[in-house]
This record gives sequence, C-alpha cells and structure tokens, in this order.
Amino acid sequence: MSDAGAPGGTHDVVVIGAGMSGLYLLWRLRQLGVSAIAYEAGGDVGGTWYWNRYPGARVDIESQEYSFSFCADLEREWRWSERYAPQPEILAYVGHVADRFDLRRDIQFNTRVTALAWDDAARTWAVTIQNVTTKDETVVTARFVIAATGCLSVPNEPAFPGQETFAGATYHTGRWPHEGVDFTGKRVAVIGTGSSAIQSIPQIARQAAELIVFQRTPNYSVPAHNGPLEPAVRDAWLAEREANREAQRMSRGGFLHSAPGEGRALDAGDNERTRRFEERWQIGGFAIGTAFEDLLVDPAANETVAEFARRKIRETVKDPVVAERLAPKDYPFATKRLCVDIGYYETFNRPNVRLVDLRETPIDTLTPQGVRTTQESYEVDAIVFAIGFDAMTGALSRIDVKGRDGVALRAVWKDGPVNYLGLMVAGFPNLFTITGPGSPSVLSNMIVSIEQHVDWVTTLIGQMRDGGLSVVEAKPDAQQAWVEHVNERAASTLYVQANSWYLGANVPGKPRVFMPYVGGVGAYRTLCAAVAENGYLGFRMSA
Ligand code: N01
Repeated sequence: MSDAGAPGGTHDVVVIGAGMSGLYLLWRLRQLGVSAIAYEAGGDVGGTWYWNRYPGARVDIESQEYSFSFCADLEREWRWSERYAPQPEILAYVGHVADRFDLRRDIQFNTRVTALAWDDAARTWAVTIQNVTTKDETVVTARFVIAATGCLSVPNEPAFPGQETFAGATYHTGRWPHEGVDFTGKRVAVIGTGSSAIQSIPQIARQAAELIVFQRTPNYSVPAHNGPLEPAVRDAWLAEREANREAQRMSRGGFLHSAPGEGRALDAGDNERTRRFEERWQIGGFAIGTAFEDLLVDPAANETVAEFARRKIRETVKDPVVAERLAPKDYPFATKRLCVDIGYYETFNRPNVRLVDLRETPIDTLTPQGVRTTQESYEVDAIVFAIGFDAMTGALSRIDVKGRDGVALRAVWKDGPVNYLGLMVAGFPNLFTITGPGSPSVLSNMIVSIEQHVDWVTTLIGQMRDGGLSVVEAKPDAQQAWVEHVNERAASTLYVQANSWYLGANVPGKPRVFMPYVGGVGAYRTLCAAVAENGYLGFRMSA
C-alpha cells in the first residue's frame, strides 16, 4: 500500500464523511498504519450533530451508552451533563474526539464526494471531490473507499405547491442555521410530527406567539424523563464499564434496555401487563418497546402497548378532540421509529398551540402568507419543515458510483438497496458502507453499530495488506442470500405494516423496501465475526 497521505493524489483509503463513523475510521486506520483521508461536505466534524441543530435536538439513547467505547480513558475523561445529552454537548464531544486523537489533519472539510469510478486495471477507485463553495472538482485515487455517509444525512426536500411564493422564513430541521433562530413573537408553522418535530415543538411553542402543527401521521412518543446525569449513576456505569459495553454489543438494539422482557404480553394478566408497561414508561425512552418478547411480532400483543400509549395521550392532552388526533390508531406501536420526548403532549395544552390534522384537511398550497389547507388558511411568519430524510440510501445515491464495467450503483439499487451483510455491494470492489442498509444500523444505537462495522472493515483491510491481497468484493450469490434473509426477517415482524422511512415511504417515488436488518445487534455481530473467521465467507479476494 502507498504511504501517501496528503490531500489530493493517492491514498490507501478515502473515507466519505467526518461524523462519528468517519472519525473512528480515521483513528483505526491510523493504528493500522494505513493512509486515509476523509472528505466532509460540512465545515467541521459531527455529521448528523453538525447539521441537526434545531431547538430541542438531543440524543434519544442514554448519553453514556451513546458514546464511543473504544478508549476507556476517553470515556473516563468526558462528563455528560444530562441523561439525554443535548446536541451542542454531543457536537462538543465529537469535536473533543477529533482533537484528542488529532484526527483533523486527515480531514478535508467543505469537500463533497460527487463521483466514484472503479478502475479494474489499476484496482483503485477514482474519487471525484468537489469544493462546496467554488464547485471546483479534483480527482484523487484510493485503493479502498469507505462510505461513512450516515443513514439520515440527506434531508427530504419540501415540494409543496406554491412554496416558492411564501414570503416568510423557511427552515428544515435537518439543516438548521448555525446562528440559531429566534421565534419570539412570531407565528410559526411546523410541518411534520416525527422525532425532530416532537423534540422541537415544545421549545418553539415556548418562544413563538402562535404555533400551528401540521400533522399527517401521529407518532407514538414516550417521555424521556431527562434530567442531570447524577455522579453516582456515572460512577456505577464506569465501575462496570467493560461488562456494560459488552452487554451493549451483544444486545438486541445496542443499549441495555433493549433486552426483551420475558414472556408474551397476552400471557400476562391485565394487571401484570399494565404494571410492566408502567414500570418501563417510568424508566422512559425505548424501554417500553421491549417490555415483552412479542410486541413487535404479534399484532394482538402490540395492540396492548399501543392502547397503553394512547391512554397516556388521553390522560395528558386536555382537549379530547386534539388527544384523539394525536393518538396513532392505524399502525402498530414502535413500527415507525418510536419518538422520545420532553413535554410533547403537554405542549398541546398551551393556548398558543393548534394542531391541524392533514388527513382531515390536507395542505392545498403554500401561499405568500402561510399554509392553506382544503379547509382554512393559516397566516404565519415562518415555516419549519420537519419532514425527515431520504434515509439510508440518500447519500450514496447522490454520488455517481460506477463499479466494475461501469455499472451504476443507482441502476443496481433502482428497486431498493441490495448488498451483502450491509457492508459491500457485488460488483463494487473495495467499497464499504458503514451502517449501510441490510445491517442493524437505524434499529440500533448507532455508535455501537458504527464501532462494530469499523472494527470489522479495518480488520479486513489490515489482513488483506498483511496477506498481499488488494481486492475484495461480495459474491453475487452471497448477496442474494443476504437480501432474502433481510427481507424474510423483516416480513416476520410488524415493522412492515407502517408507512415508515425504514421502508422509504416518506419519499415520494422511493422503492418500498424495508432497509435495516431486524435480526438484532448481538446476533448480527456474531454472524459477521463468523464470516470473518471462516475466511470471509461470501467474499472473493485477489492479489
Ligand atoms: O423525520 P421523520 P424526523 N406533508 O421522517 C411528515 C432520527 N432522529 O427528522 O409519517 C406533510 O421521522 C411525516 O409524515 P408521515 C430518528 O431515527 C433522532 O423527525 O410520513 N407531512 C413525519 O411526520 C428519526 O426517526 C432524533 O405521514 C410530511 C415527518 O414529516 C429520524 O431521525 C431526533 C410530508 C417526518 O418525520 C427522522 O426523524 C430527530 C409532507 N409532504 C431525528 N413529508 C433523536 O432523538 C413528510 N411529512 C436522536
């Protein structure tokens, strides 16, 4: 392998993105003595935490668990202030990791990768990079390319009729202005009621003169019960650090409360079932989703927790009509990503907040003054589009990727993403995806899944170097079998019954394929390890 590492020229590895995955990749590759450069479209590190600065943005996995585990000293040095850390603190943490491990020298910011072309004769990738300001393009070459592009990095662009006529300010939660936004005294519309909206609505409502929430589909949301991270809790976590980290790695979702509770919901009596739901509700966050082992596979079991959640909404929201609009009824609990909130439902008791149900009265057009539905016109000064992302495939499909024989990734993925183990696509040698579709990714604590993928990929690259091998690719039959397995596993759950972004349902025209792997973080890790131990089963390697 080459030892060139300067921007431009030739690198052993090009990493796309400098979020959590990109940073950990750079560190691992440096340990291996492999030259790498990361190209990052943003002006600094952080990925999702760099872009998503909307009011109320914070993690929905407990802070200690949503942090790197690869360095015990890093973990001991850093103090999280809250149980669920807010975005500025997470961004500061990512910046600290970049500085502590001196990673910035291997990152070129404000640089977007626009094209990748595999050169079979040279056995390298030609990587076209673009300066985001000047749009100037340069081509560099690399033996390996690793897409650390994130699962939720490309905003779902609003496409409402008349939106260009709106005279007020518009914002997208996924591209929030760095200087922040002051809504004091303003009339504000929020369109969308996913996690980003559910986090930002209580904050915006406290500032704005008037807030109108436009809801197409109500979401299930569970209280975070956020608060300061008590020193005793931190000490207890650190005292059992190794065991805790291992438990996360082998768990279903990459966090401790993701272990399914024993037994089936309907086998428990009414009292026991309610007791267990209440207990988990009081823990907060995702704990309730795993209260029983069958909540995500048996519709009747799921209905018990769905009804429990609806009852909580009815108890909280004073206006019964608004409560019914907020209560999801036509898809199972937690089959769209469960939201974790701080005072979301309570916000609808405020006199300055209104809820518009777009199922009853869809948006007709945006006007210079605001939003017009089929029933009413709402005059606002600002519109917040909280309409989510082109998830999982969005970032790679915006890069012109051409593999062996010039075959385009977009063509291979036209009916939905296919790959082997979520790591490589047949016909695209030496190109890896970190937390790609077909891996647990968004159904898990992302940091745990990132570390697993990065460790696996970098170990392979090191072993290839040591063995004098230069090309690795997924075999088509292994890919086919994996895709079938991913689909079968998804079909055996209730996940496929909701119109979620897991299925691409939020982006008009996107193929409807359930993208993440539902098999669980621990089982998936064991499988990937077995593949490696068995000579990288399903992969072909050559010198
Ligand atoms: O996006 P979403 P998000 N007209 O896709 C609606 C992670 N995250 O940014 O459900 C009207 O969930 C859409 O309606 P529908 C987390 O994984 C984590 O909120 O498609 N409405 C939905 O209500 C999360 O799941 C945190 O009918 C339209 C909303 O917009 C993921 O990111 C915080 C519309 C979009 O919800 C995405 O969350 C935030 C239209 N044309 C995000 N198009 C943490 O807590 C879409 N909608 C860590």
